[in-house]
Amino acid sequence: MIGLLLSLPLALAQTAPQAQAPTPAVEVVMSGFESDDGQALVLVFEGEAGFPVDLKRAARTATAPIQGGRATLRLALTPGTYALAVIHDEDKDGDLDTFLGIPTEGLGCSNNAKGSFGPPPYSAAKFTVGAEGAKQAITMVYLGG
Ligand SMILES: [Ca+2]
Repeated sequence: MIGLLLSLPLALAQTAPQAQAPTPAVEVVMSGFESDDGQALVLVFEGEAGFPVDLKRAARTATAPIQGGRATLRLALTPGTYALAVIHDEDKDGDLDTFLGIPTEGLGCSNNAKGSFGPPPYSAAKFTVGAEGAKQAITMVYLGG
């Protein structure tokens, strides 16, 4: 335990940002919104826990306005593997509305991954962000409501 504590400042120093290349950006282009109401709520996951709609387990969340059924967002993400979920948060309450477990707001996932009976698995939605960044085009899907 003491060894772990002592090694922590060193580990932090090694990962501290230096004067290097900027953090790569992931360009997220979302389309297929049924209306411009509310906002696009983007959830970033670094693993399958909570994917796709558990906001508390998301590594990060971000929002973007919807215009003409489309929304765009640039996310600065360090290189790694991620999955994105996009909620059409029509009532702007910051969460996915459901009725009897079925989403009443639109949902989209990176790679346009779809589940057969339920949400898509993380493995189908994950993608890699390299030093040059990445791009994801996501089409919204409306199941209920
Ligand atoms: Ca909502």
